[in-house]
Parts: sequence; structure tokens; C-alpha cells
Amino acid sequence: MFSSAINKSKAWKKLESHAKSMRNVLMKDLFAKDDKRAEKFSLSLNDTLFLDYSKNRITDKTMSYLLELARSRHLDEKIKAMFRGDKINVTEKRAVLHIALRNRDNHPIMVNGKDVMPEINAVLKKMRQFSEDVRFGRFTGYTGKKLTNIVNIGIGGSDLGPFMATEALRKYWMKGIQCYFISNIDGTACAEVLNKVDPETTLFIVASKTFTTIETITNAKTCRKWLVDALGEPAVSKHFVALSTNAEEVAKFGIDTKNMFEFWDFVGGRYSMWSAIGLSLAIAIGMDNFEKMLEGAYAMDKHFAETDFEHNIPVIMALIGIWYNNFMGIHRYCVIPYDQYLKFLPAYLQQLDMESNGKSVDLSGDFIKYATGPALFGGAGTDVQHSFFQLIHQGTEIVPCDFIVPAISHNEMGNHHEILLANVLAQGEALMKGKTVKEAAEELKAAGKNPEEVEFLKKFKSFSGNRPSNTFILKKVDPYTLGALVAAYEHKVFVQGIIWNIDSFDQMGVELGKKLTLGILPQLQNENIELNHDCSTNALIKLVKYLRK
Ligand code: G6Q
Repeated sequence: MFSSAINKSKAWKKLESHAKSMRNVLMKDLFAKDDKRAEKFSLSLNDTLFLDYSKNRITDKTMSYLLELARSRHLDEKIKAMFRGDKINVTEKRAVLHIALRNRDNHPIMVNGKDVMPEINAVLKKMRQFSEDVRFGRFTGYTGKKLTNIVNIGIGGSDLGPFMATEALRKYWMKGIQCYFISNIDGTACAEVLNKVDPETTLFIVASKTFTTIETITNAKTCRKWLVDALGEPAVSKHFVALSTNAEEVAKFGIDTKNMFEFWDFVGGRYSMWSAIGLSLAIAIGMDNFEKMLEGAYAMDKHFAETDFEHNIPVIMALIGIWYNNFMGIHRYCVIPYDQYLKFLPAYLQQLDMESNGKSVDLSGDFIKYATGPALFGGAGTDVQHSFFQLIHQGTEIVPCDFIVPAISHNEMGNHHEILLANVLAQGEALMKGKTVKEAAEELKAAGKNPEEVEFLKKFKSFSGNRPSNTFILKKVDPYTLGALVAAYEHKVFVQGIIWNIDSFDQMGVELGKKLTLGILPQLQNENIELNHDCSTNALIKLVKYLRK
């Protein structure tokens, strides 16, 4: 076990004192001094994904100290351990093998002495067969009609991945197929989808690793009843399939395990879109495209496992995040895809990052005394430019941004895409350069303002600048590039977890609320159960009961 006192290490201390010397350094001065800065601080993968990280408050020294920190955390050994199938999810004693799901050269990966690849390949084969049967009308609904409405019922990791990727790859959907996602326990989620679809042409995919999640099981039961009311019990086997690790619960629910697509406990929920959890996506875009997405992820996996840290995209992304989070006191970041199809990417990454690294106990079981996972938010550009970008440009909080934009759009629509590109590039430049008070005053003067107005307005019109961003240019949002991009973020989160010495693969923080829900539910339903909470919760329970009468 490596030392958990990482914030006492030599590498950490060096970065702390370096951060002090960087406090007043302006990025625009660094650019002025070095016209090779952009070239030096940029990386790419196969001409499909390009990262410019030069607009960060970093110098060569910063990067060399950060790399020293990574090495001092034995990152190379940890990467090997993950790829080898070691049980690096220590609290749950599980291997972490989403990389095996896209191991396209099919080399053996052993868990408990057994190669996991034959089972993975068998499920991929079953997914291909089934998705093609649905797409080409060989597997039909109970009344013989083609299944054209695909409804994924799942939540968290069993929803966000396929939901995000299905939207991202909408351009690849088969004509006639529509995908829907039900996740929230709010009956509205179910009602709104069921209002749109026809039982005879609807396939429900119940996605749940455990098959015990209250939201998913409740939504699935409601959909099942809706179907049985319309078509009768025998229709269930033609309209319901399950994606799960738990055959027993699937059978108990009333889905034939023949109609179950398996995955395994070495696939974490939020890392599962590459597995059977991606079935809705595979039906929409076809298995060839689904496998292209796996290939993109595999290319990033290989890059991550084999490239020296200086040129390693996920490692650099992680180290820059660590720099702000642990040495510059900036505990948040923003992801802004400039692509309508990627609009759900921030929500997906929120789970990936915040559920993985929102931890405060280290691998030795001790409370941590340094910052771990930052808060992440985001939204689609240019929409968010007209909302929260005010704070990003002029607020007192610094928010490092990841801008993501494809060079080629699926819908260029005249000059729309060029306007979009101009916007994203302008944002990065504006954040970095800013506008001094003097420059603002000169502009006001040139615009004909009188001296009092110039004096009053000049600070409002100034921009402090020196605000960091990364720019990702994708060639195009296609299955391969999406796979590579998502895998890059997965590995970034992994690297940060290693540096912080935490278990990025459990999620115990979601348990307490779930448990209390089960206590409150009968209290809402039954008058005679004593309320045993704090006075706020007791009063809120009484209030909603009163309002519902
Ligand atoms: C993800 C989490 C969590 C999980 C959901 C759904 O990593 O484990 O978001 O995916 O709670 O769980 P089930 O798939 O078991 O229904």
C-alpha cells in the first residue's frame, strides 16, 4: 500500500510552492513570450481528436512537477493493474474492466483465473443477432408488427450512457426507429413516453445491473402492466428484454432469461455503456456502428496504456484538473460541447466524474485532508453563452472550461457551423485574454461616451481574463470519435482517483438517502406510523400528507 499522506509528499509540496509563484502569472504574457506554446501544449489521437491545453495557467515547470506527482503515485503500475484485471475496486473487491468490453484485439484478460473475453464476445454476438432481428423485423412484437419504439428503462449508469450516446449518434439511427428513455421515478417520465408509443410496436429494455433498483423496477412494472392490459400476458416475452447481472431477479420479475443480456460485476454502472447496457443504442445505430464506438474507445485505451505521460491525453487532462483543484483552490469545472448532438454529455460526465471521485476517505480507510473530485456542470454551446457565461467571464469564481467542438458538422446548414466554430474559438480567446480597465475605457471613448460615462462604465466593461480552458476539436461526432472522447474522460477520472488515493469505482454516498426513502415511504402511505425524524423532516411529511388530502 502506498502512503496516503500524498499532500505531505515532496512532489505535492513542490507544486504548492510553485502555485504561489504562478498566482500572478498571466497566460497572455506566456503566449506573448512563446509562439510555440500552442504546439507544445497540444495532443492528438489519430487525427480524430485533438486537445489544445495551452490556455491553462501552466508552464513547463508546472507540467514537469505535475508529472512528477503522477510518477510519485506509481501511476504506471496502477494503469497496468486496471488493464490486468486486478481488483482495484478495493471496497467492493472487484476488478474494473470496462476496458475489456472494448478490447478489440481480444487478448485474454483474466479475472479469478478465467479469461473474461469469451463471455464478452458471446454477449456482443447476441446483441448483434438481436439488434439486427429487431431492426430488420425478424423479431417482431406479439401481433407480428415491427418493433420501432425502443424504450430503455433504467437509471444512473443504466440510463445516462445509452441516453447520451443515443442522442450523440442520432444521425446514425435507422430510419423508422425511435428511442425513448425512462429513468425518473416521477410517474410523469413513464406517462409521457407511454402516451407516445403503441404497445404493438414497442420494445421495453429493462436495464438494471442489480435488478433491484426501486425506480427501474417500479417503472418496468408500470410499463409491463400497460402492455399486458393492451395485449395480454403472453405478449410480455415479445416486448420485454432485460440487461442485467442478476438472472434470478430478472426471472422473478417475469422476463424469460432467454431474453436477458448479461454483463458482469467488473463493469461499474457508470462505465457500462459499452456492454449490454448499450443495447438500445445498438438497435438504433446498428451493431457495426456500435462496434466502431468500441474501436474508438479501444484506440484511446491503447493510447492511455502505451503513451508516455507527457503525451498522454487522459493523463494531461487529469493533471490539469489536479493543478486547479489542489493547488489553485478551484474546485469546479465546466464542460461545454458545441454540438447539439452532444447536449447530454455534461450530464453523463457529471455522473462519471462526481460519482467516481466525490469521495472523502482514502484507500487506507482514513478521512482525506485535501480536495478530491470537483463539481462539474455544463451545457450545450452556444446556448450557455447566453446564460451562465456571465459568471464564467466576469464572476468572482474561476471556472476552467472544456470546450468540445467537431470541425465537421452533420448539419452544416449554410454557414451555421462556421458561426458555431467562431463562437467556441472566441470564447477560449476571450477567457484567456480578457480586457483591461484601460482597454475598456479606450473602447468607451472611441464609442463616443462622455468622460463621466467612461469613468463609470469602464470597470463593468472590463474582463479580468486569465481564465483557463481546454479545447477539444473532434473531426466529426461519429461513433469512433465519441468512443475515444468518452474513454478519455473515463481515464482522466481514473488518473485523478489514483493521485487522490481513493476508490473511484464504488458509490457508497448514494446509499443513505435510498435507505431513508424506504423508511419514509410507509409513513407517507399510512397514518398510524409514528414519525421518527428531525422536526423539519417530520413537518414536511405532515405537510405533503395534508396537501394530498
Ligand atoms: C453507477 C451507479 C449507479 C447505478 C444505478 C442503477 O455507477 O452504480 O448509477 O448505475 O443506481 O443501478 P442498477 O443498474 O443496478 O439498476
